[in-house]
Amino acid sequence: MKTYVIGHLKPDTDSVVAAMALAQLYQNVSCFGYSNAEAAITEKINGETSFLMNKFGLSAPALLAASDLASDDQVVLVDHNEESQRLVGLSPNQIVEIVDHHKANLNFEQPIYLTFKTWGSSNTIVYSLMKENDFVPDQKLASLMLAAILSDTVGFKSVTCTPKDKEVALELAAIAQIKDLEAFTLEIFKAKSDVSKLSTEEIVKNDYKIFDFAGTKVMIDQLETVEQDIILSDKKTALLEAMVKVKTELKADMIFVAITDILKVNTKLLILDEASAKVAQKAFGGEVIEQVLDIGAALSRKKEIAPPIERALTRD
Ligand SMILES: [Mn+2]
Repeated sequence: MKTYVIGHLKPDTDSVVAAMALAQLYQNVSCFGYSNAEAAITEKINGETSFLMNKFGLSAPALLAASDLASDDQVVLVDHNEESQRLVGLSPNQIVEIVDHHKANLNFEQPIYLTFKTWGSSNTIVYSLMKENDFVPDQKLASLMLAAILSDTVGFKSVTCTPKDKEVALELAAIAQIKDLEAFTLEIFKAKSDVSKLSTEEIVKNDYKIFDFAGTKVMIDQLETVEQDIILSDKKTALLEAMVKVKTELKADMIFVAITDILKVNTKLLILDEASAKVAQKAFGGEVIEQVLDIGAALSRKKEIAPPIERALTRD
C-alpha cells in the first residue's frame, strides 16, 4: 500500500513542490501514519517548474495515472480539492487527506483529514506542518518551497498574500541561503513568462482551471507575464482562434484567457463571444473593446477573477 501525494491537473510550481515537501514530511515523521508516501504529478510540469528543478538540481516527481493506483493505495490531495481539478479517474474513496488554500467544494461519503488555510501558498501550509513536527527541509527543498511561495503570491504582490507567507518565505530563504529575494523573484517571473516554446493552443491550456458555476463549466486560463503588451499585439488573433478549439475540446461552456502583467499589476481578459462579453462586463464593469476587457489590478484568479465571474453567472 502506497500513499500518493498529488497536486492538481495542469500543475504549477506550488502544487508540484507542495506535494514533494509533504511527501518528505510524511516519510520522516511517523505520526502522520502514511507508509511509503510518494509525491506524484498528474500532468507534465510547466516551464517555470522545470526551470526551478534544473536550477536546484532536483527532478520532478513521476507522472501518475489513476490506472497506476492499486485498490488499497491512498491519496493525499494538495493545492486543490474540487473534483474538476483532480487526477482524472481518481476514486473519491481513495482520498484520505486534503491540504489546500482554495475554496472548498467537497462532498465525501466518509470523514477525511482536512487542512485548509487562507494563506497565499500551499507551501506556506506545508512548512508550518513541518515546523509543528520539528522537521527542517534541506537547502534544495527549501529553495523550491520559497520559489513556490514567491510564484503563487506573485512576489508578495497578490491579494492572496498574507503576513504568514512572508514570515515563512523569510525562514525558507535563510535555510536556502538565498539573500536577494527580489532578484530571485524576477528570475522566477522571467521563467514564468517564457512562452516562446509554446503554441497558442498550449498557452490557452498552460495554466487553466475549470470551474463549475451552478452547472456552467467555465474555463479560466491565466498567463502571467512581464510582456502583456507584446502578447496582445502579436498573439491576440491566434489566441482567440485557439480559444475556440480548446473550448470545444475541453467541453467548456465559456472560456476566458487572463493575460496578467505581474510587473505592471494589471489583467486583461480575452473575450471570445457576446455571451462571455456580457458576463465579463457584468462581473468587472467597463467595456469590452476589440475582444479585450481591462479588469485593472486583479492578479488572483482565485480571489479576484473567478468569484466575480461566478457572481455574474449566478445572480441576477
Ligand atoms: Mn497554490
